Amino acid sequence: DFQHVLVQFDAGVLTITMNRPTVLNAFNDLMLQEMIEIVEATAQDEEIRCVVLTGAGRAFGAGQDLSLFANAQTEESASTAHEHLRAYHRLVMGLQQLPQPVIAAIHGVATGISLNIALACDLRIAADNARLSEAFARIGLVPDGGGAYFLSRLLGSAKALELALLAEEINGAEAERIGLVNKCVPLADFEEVVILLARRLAHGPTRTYGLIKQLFHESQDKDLAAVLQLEGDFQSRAINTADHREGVQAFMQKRPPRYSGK
Ligand code: T3D
Repeated sequence: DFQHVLVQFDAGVLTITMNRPTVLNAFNDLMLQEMIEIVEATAQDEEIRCVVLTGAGRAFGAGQDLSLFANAQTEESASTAHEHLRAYHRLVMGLQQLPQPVIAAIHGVATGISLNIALACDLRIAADNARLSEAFARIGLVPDGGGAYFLSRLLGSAKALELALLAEEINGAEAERIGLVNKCVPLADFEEVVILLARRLAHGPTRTYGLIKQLFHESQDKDLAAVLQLEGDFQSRAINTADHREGVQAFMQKRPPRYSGK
């Protein structure tokens, strides 16, 4: 049982809910540790075939809990910041490298490190009340948790730098327009859209999804020849999955596939 995170498992979908609603799910140390523990356990759990990350109450997350920064002495705060960062790095890497598809479900505020954690997920669905911001510069910090990496790749360097420097809030529709989220939907439909997408992914070829994720991540900094080489290695692994065989059989038999995730 966790103090600041709710975990719910249903039909292959693990929903992880950051749960400090009175401070808009701002991260304190315990919530960060609990998130790391859950994500690292999820990586080992083959029953879980899709992950949804969201926030309790009216927000996704308001970043680092600033009361912790406010209480720290200057010297202490530099070393505390390093410790925090190491923990955040573990969470970001853990999320990005999960073998299952991960959806960030973003309603209300998603700012600072909370937004960058959403960027480490594979898909982002925003409600139309979403308020996204790289708020770091507002309090004199650089974007961390992989902000520079994810934003530049998702948006291109010009837009990424604009978000980081101006640190302004953008709404869900604008976030969809610039590619920061995959889709923005009315708040009334938000939960249903997220769960339908999660269930669809949970019924998919999970092992192949993991390979697709890894192939795309590893292709980021390679040239075409290297990517072609890499995709060959990945395709031979995909060809050997039970779900590939099932997919082809289902096609031949003119029926929907029944994927086992293996
Ligand atoms: O360690 C590391 O290296 C990681 C570093 C990470 C840095 C960051 O994450 S930078 C971003 C830090 N976060 C912020 O700067 C956001 C601060 N919050 C706000 O500016 C506003 O709360 C919002 C614009 C997000 C929302 O405004 P609003 O009016 O909708 O809500 P509110 O009334 O301000 O917030 C509700 C409560 O949550 C309020 O508490 P109260 O007054 O009801 O007792 C507020 O203080 C609290 N809260 C919101 N955000 C935080 C927070 N408490 C602590 N830390 C927060 N980040």
